[in-house]
Amino acid sequence: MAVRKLTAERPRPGPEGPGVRPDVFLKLYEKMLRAYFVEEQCRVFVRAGKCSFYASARGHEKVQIAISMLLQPGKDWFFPYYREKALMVGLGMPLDQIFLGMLSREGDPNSLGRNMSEHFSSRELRVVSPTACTGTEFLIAVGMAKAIVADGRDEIVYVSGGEGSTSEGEFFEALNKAQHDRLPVLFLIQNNGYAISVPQEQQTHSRLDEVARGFGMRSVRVDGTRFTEMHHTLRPLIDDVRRGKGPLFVEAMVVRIDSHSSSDDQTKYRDPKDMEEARRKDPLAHTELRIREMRLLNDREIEEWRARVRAEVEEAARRVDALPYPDPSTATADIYSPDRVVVEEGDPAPVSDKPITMVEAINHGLSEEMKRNPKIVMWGEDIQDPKGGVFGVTRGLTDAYPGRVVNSPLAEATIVGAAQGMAIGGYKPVVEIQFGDYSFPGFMQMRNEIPTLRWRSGSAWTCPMVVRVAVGGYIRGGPFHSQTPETLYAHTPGWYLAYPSNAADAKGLIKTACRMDDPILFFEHKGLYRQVYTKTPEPGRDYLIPFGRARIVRPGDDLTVIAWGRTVHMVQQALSQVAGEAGGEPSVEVIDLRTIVPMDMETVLRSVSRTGKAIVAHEAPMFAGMGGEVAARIADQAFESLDAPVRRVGAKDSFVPFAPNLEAAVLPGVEEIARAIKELLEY
Ligand SMILES: Cc1ncc(C[n+]2csc(CCOP(=O)(O)OP(=O)(O)O)c2C)c(N)n1
Ligand SMILES: [Mg+2]
Repeated sequence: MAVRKLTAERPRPGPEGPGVRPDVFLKLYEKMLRAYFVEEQCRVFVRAGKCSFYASARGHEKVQIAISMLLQPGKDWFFPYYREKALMVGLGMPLDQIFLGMLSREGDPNSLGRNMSEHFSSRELRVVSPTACTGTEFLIAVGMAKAIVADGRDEIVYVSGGEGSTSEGEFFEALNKAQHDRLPVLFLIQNNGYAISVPQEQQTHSRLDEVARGFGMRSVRVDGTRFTEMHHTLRPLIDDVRRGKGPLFVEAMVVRIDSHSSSDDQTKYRDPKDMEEARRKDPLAHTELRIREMRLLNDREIEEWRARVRAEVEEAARRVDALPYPDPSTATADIYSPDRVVVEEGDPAPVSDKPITMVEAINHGLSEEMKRNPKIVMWGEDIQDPKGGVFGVTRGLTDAYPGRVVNSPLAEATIVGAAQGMAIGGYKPVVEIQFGDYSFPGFMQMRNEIPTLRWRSGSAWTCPMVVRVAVGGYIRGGPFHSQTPETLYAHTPGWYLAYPSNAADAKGLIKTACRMDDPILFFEHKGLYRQVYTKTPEPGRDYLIPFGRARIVRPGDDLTVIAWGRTVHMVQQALSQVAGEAGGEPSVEVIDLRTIVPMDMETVLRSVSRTGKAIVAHEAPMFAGMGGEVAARIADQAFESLDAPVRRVGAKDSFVPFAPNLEAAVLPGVEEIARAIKELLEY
């Protein structure tokens, strides 16, 4: 391959090397050379159309390799971003693995070809698979650090990003949480002055090291192109992180020598003088100069080192380039765990005759599971005793399980992002989102990070966790305390979604959720929490309900009504109304799905193929709602059995208004369901 010339003039005055052992300096040089030839090889692959995303780390390599030498590979944890090839080289990732990731070839251990190139992952090196989202990694690292502290280990969590990514809100949330809990996190911001084409002064007028200091964090700014300075400054600070003194923030000033990525051309927006200045600070050129000046290697030896490392890189590249792409049949594997955990529904043998509410059912289920599994931890807004949550679901658990049920900051991305990190670290977070309407600050984590982890790492990394979400209207909660966002979440593979309608189901499902190997969303309807009609005798501690198993609420022959959550009860009220008017019970089968994902279509289709008619009733707005999914599947798979169109009843395509009569005008009512039932029975 043709490699570009290094600019070898002395970039800046000042010593590089004193106080650093020659063997350390040579090790740094060798790793930098390896990273350099990997970058050059990647450019060749880009030009040949073999690699469609390439983000050069040229200019960042010294700080990345320095960090790999200051931390303990294999022991410490790494949450990198997409510009960290040199870090991977520094940590000792095999060259074949780097090229397998860059070329997405068969056997790619980073992601089996599913994640983008530049997104490296390795269980052995404790490099956790990143996504392409800027700034999402910070909170996950915080969660991992929580696991380390809970286990009492002396490991450090490294997390990095560019200066642009620090404009994301999650960055600030992560600083706050890490400092609040005094977690062993090393935040490294690699400040190359640009976020694609946007110079830093267009992002912020604040200095990042000062922002971190404002959170009370120990914080330094270093020249990321000079090893000696980093080595001397960071070593003692990193030791302190390991000794439990809390997080450390490092802003490393680096240069971006190449364009942002292979899709970018920096000559279109960067001043030539600015690019020349970056090249003059080239960390590799600078290191070679010092190696010569310090007489660690002479010119001939430098040539030999270069030739040796280059040959090694080119050989690995050739080996990998000879491999095929992954088998297309593997594209959708690893979205869920193959282990169903709970397959058969347990015996609900009640512990007493006294009926309990859904709140009590969930509370007791959680308590039993916490007793059984010491790795279950909980946090959320207000969930700690004495309040025990705004709906009292977790009341008593803080006292029963000291240290395991705590209040979180008022920050939903922190709640779910840190849960993911702690789940990766071997814990089982069961966290609460106070209102489904406020789950959206966490949506980036819940859409792009949590559900993709198992898939994008080929099951190397997983994050079994439960997010309990209070949802639903009819409580006079207005537009921002009444939403039922199951459609938004069900549209994201990787999650299971439960939505119980009564106490026994709630207990059986929450207990199963606590034992499953995947991320679970557990929707709890606020309007059902304490309703008399959701009360049931309490099932015992062995009662587990498998996900994907609907419940036949009542059998019937002439019509099937499919519902979940609160509408299950509304359908029953509607049937009583119809019976009253008709002077006799209609033969209608009511199915409570209980879990939206997986959806038990088998039970639905079996019923519809008998009744020939179906209504889907749900609380969320009709347009693009779950009713459309159920109806489409019935139309597709039971068309021959149908004697009538499949009807849907749902909310108007509106927000939920506050005034009681307006709320009733938007949310579906018993009347509306009764009307649909009558119409279809008569059809
Ligand atoms: C949430 C999100 N928004 C936008 C993007 C598109 N994007 C990718 S990299 C980038 C700039 C990041 O700059 P910086 O954080 O400084 O890192 P650098 O690339 O300079 O190392 C942008 C806007 C993204 N990946 N994620
Ligand atoms: Mg940048």
